[in-house]
Amino acid sequence: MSHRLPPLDPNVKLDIEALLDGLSEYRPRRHGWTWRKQVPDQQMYEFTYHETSEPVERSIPLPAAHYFENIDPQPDCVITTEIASGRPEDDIRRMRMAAWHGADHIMVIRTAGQSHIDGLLEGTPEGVGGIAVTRKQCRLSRRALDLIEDEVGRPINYHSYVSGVAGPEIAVMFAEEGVNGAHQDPQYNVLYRNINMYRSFVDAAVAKHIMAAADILQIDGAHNANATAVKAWKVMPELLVQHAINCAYSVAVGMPRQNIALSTVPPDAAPAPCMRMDLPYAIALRDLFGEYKMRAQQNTRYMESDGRDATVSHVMNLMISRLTSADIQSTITPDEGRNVPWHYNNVAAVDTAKQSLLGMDGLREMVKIDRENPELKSRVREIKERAVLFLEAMIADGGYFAGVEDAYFVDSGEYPETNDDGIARCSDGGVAEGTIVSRADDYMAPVCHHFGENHLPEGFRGRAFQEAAPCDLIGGCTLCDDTKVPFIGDLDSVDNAETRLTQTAEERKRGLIRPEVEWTGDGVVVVTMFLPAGEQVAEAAALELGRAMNLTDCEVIHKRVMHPAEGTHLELKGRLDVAIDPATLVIPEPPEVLTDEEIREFVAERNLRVVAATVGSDEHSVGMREIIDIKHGGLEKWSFGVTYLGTSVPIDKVLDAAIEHAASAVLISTIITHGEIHRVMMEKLADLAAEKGVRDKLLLIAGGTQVTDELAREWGMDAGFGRRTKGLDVASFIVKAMRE
Ligand code: Z98
Repeated sequence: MSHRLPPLDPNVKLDIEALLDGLSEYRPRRHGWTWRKQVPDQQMYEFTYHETSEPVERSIPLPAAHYFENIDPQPDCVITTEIASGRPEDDIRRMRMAAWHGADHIMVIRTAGQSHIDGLLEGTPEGVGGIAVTRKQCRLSRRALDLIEDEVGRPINYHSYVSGVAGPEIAVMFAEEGVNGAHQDPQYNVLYRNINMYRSFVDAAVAKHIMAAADILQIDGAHNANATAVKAWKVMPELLVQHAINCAYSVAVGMPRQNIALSTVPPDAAPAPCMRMDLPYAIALRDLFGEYKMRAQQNTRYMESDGRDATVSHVMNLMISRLTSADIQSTITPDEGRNVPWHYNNVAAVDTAKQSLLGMDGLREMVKIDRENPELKSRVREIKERAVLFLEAMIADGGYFAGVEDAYFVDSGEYPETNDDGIARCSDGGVAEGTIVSRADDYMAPVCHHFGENHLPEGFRGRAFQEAAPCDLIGGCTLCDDTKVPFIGDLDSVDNAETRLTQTAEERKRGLIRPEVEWTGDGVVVVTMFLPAGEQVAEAAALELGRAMNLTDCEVIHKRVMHPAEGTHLELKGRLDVAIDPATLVIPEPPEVLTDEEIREFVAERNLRVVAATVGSDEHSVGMREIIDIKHGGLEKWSFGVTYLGTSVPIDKVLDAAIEHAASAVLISTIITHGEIHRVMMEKLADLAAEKGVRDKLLLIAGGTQVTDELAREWGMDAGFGRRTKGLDVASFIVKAMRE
């Protein structure tokens, strides 16, 4: 039994050392995929949702949620985030943040080209652009996710990839370690990794069989054709063919249809008229593959480093999901264009998905797709016809393998047009060519979930046949008996999570704060700036400014011309070697403010009124107006009656007006003060109010740049408000003071 870790405390960071400790004993508590539980007509706040799922217990709601009692409805579909720090110990921190924002499908990107590695790695080495998938890394992630899913109150699916010639071994390891979802598509190996085509399909059969046994959800690889294509909109027919091949092959191997998900991407992006291109495609796809799950991916083919641009594409893609369907909604960050997905951009993309899906809740009930629209109708049919023609021609030409040799796939022409520039692979070439060995007549592997003819003795074909399990012959296999699962720690004594953690241990213990983007304490900051210069000059200037800010390793990661001569907007990344000790910080107590309802109710019941003016010879009224005007969230917002007397008003006039209007509070303000005029004015107001016998009836409040609460009270006021004061601070004070 693995020793159990205490539940997470939302106010305490993940204890990564504790998660690594005793990992050899940890066993996953659940296998297989989990969907969200949909709740039709869910009531939240004053709203009824048509497309949401069970709520979570802890989360960070969308920014505007505080106007709606902080509700955080969860859309009906699973939401994915792709995490790629390259270090397992940092990935799990990202997972926690993403889960709090609504992700329940965590894909950890593999280290660049892991499918070229032909065996299972052990330990926790650092990856490049992603992580080295190992048993220890998977186990650490799954163990952390157990705690994280308990913290948020919703199951989280952990996802990885089954590809390369180590695919079957990886599939077994995933089954053993409770990995819940995986990409598996032999066409990916063939086309993009040049692994021998026969070997890829044999491996895929073995891997898919294991995945089916472990109830692992499968995502295919068709989106890669879209991402690789010269013109993404030309490969639509082929995408359907790729989906069809992987679906049919998976079903033939024994994978249940409900565990097969199509990785579908709206292929285009504006300035193309992408809705008119992508919606017919999405419809054709769902017409043909309605019995499978849809994993709606975001377009990455045309994504650059611009966050705004990526977000708009994402939202348009999400609209297609809402108008058609999505069982899983993926999110990608603009960092895909920079190849470094950073945690806060992961979170931003999850928020974009949640916000858009909620905002478009029930859209398809009101906005019906016009299937009779001639353009749509003919385009949907055309895409399907082109796909069918593709398949028929490929079969006539000798089938899939012959088709790949003939460069059928990822051609820049829209089938049947072809430019003869597709990806061609030789059937007698590629990685691991010639490694398929036919099984001897007496071949037997006494393990469960074995693919193919296994020559098992009578009575050992498996429990499904009311017989003994094959592994009973050898006293159990790892898929039936958890205790048999092997665990090897790190093979590299330097490049591992524990060693890296010791490097930051001291700082973490002291709670020192460094900025970070990729890894704990990496010191990376991103500075956004506008420079009044053209693109090239601005970039060089930005790098120089970075150095002036004491940043090292400066790099411009995004730039966008505002005007060729007037200026350029840039994002500069750099490293800042400063650690802050929180013990040295002077942190002011945040002002205690009341809720809008509390203030409104109190003010309405008493019909409260205030009198306001700038005093002395001060003509600066902007600050005071910000405090009283409804437009900027001033006192009028809560229905205070406000008598504004203007600027440079003598103190006695202010008091006379307060008496005349039966005001509850007097607000005076001084911005520019010479010879301590602000102090003089406050004292005068307090003295005169006492003289006129109204001091007890009036709250006297002073504001201005030189004013502090402490000074104002010293000089006879009930409160003072300095810089950065908001109407809410003043309103809360008046209500609280009057209650007392
Ligand atoms: C996504 N952004 O799906 P390497 N198999 C398939 C894949 O698509 C991938 C791999 C394996 C994408 C994620 N996809 C990238 C079908 C990768 C990974 O060769 O080890 O990188 O295989 O959201």
